[in-house]
Amino acid sequence: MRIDILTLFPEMFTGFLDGSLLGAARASGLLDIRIVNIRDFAEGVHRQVDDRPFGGGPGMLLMPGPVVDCVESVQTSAPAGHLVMLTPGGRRLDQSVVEELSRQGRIVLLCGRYEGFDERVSETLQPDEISIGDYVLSGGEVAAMVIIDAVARLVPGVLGDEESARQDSFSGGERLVEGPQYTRPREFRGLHVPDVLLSGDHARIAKWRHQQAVEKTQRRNQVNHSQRSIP
Ligand code: 6GU
Repeated sequence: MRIDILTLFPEMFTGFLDGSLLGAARASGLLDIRIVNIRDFAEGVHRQVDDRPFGGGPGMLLMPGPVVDCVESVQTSAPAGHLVMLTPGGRRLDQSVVEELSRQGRIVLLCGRYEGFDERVSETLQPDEISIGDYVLSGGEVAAMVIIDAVARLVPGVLGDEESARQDSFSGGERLVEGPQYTRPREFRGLHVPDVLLSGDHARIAKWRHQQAVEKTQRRNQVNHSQRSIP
């Protein structure tokens, strides 16, 4: 899979992309990840990429010229990628969106900074606008890293056998969160590993794990729905 990252802050990606999982996937050719600096498409001695909003208001907007030129330059190399704009107003990322993106042969991730993009960027490019949640980040770079991490682990071969063999579980069409898991020691500060996990009865273990996952998912959803804050 090929991923192009369009950003004003290429250095934010260095440690991330060279890390163990992605570094190995890139070295083996499973992932072809390239970074393009939007500023390389700016004009004038100042290489200006942002300006104040017409009508007033705080902050700076990314100008349409350098952004659209940058995307069009990247998209000339065939096959053109599925264009994703990282923006807090986009559709919310979840695992089904991640799966959708992982089925694309190539994605182009356009990262915004400042207060956002001039509206004509979206009008011109019609990107798939994605947000990673209802909170404000300083830019799309961290959101792009979230997408890359989540998508890369679905690319066949990126994860080892042990990890990729794991099946997601569902209940009534809903994805279940992982139930509790235990490793050695069998007792820690008076807390014991549940007997069922030591029983060797695989059918009973599977049933117990599913039950625990259902309960944990229900508890989590109750917390999310009531929007309980940190006590
Ligand atoms: Cl994609 N960008 C920014 N700036 N903030 C966000 C976001 C994206 N997703 C959630 N918050």
